[in-house]
Amino acid sequence: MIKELVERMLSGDRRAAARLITLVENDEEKAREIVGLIYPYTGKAYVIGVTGPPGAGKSTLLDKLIKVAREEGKVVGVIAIDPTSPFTGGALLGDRIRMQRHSTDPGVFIRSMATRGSLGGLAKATNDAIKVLDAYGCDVIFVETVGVGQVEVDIVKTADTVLLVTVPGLGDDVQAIKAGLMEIADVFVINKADREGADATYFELNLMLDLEKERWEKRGWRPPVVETVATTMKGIRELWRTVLEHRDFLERSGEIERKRKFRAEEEVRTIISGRIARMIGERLNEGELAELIDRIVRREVDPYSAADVVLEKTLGVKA
Ligand SMILES: Nc1nc2c(ncn2[C@@H]2O[C@H](COP(=O)(O)OP(=O)(O)O)[C@@H](O)[C@H]2O)c(=O)[nH]1
Ligand SMILES: [Mg+2]
Repeated sequence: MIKELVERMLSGDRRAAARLITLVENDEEKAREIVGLIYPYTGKAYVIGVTGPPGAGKSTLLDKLIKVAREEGKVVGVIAIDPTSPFTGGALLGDRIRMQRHSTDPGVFIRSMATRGSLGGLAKATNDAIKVLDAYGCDVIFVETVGVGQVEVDIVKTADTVLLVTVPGLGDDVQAIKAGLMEIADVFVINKADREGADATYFELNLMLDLEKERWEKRGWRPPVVETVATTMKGIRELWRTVLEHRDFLERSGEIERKRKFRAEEEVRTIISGRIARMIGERLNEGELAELIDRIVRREVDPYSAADVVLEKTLGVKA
């Protein structure tokens, strides 16, 4: 049944592709089988991560970038990740609406994924969904995440090019950017440049980048800062050009190889730790664990020694 679905997807059947994404998202065993079958057909798509605070205009921006990529004849995939927190509730619906006009275009495949509380599984599901879209024939795949949680950052940083979307009047955002998003951004986007303070933000971001000069010089790429108004198309073509320039840089410098190795390594490590955790879970005797935890609380055993006991009992490994 899966083999048939994969064949249909490879011959361009959209519904088969959608079905396969649902399967890799929800069923570990089937994901394994699917990835095994499609892997030889992957590796052609260019992956662009789009991250930034909720409401910055990421989906609106994507709607316009899809348009430009379509004009160039590219087949486009979009994976919009919705963290189901009260903070950003409803973002998923918003993403759909924002990109709706492309929903009848056979060259555009838009998919939303909810976190459903399992953030660890999300990175794996996203990676597998990217593979399905890649094998399906997408030339470009956009992955939209809200750049607030570590997992979302982890997801987006495996992309070939990472766009960090921010808005004028940074304030707290500057702190967030400094706190970890800075390193992963290949291009900074100041969206809503129609609002007051865009120039000040442009100046502020460039100043911040200048202070990090050593890092860029080593890398050979200083992230450009691009101003856009996603609602009117202003700056969108320039942004797309900048993305293509970054891709050229990655290819010329051989950096693309390094990125893809990094992605493969992260992926295999995630699979290994997930599998080990599951094995331990399956073999663990709940009663014994409860007893061990009581002993930790009574100070009869320390947490490290307790972990040693569990590892030895479940996996037979000695510390
Ligand atoms: N003024 C202005 N509003 C924008 C711009 N881009 C997006 N918006 C609006 O900002 C809101 C949030 O946009 P959305 O794309 O859903 O943001 P996301 O949460 O980052 O995906 C929507 O009401 C958009 O119409 C822009 O460049 N200028
Ligand atoms: Mg959005």
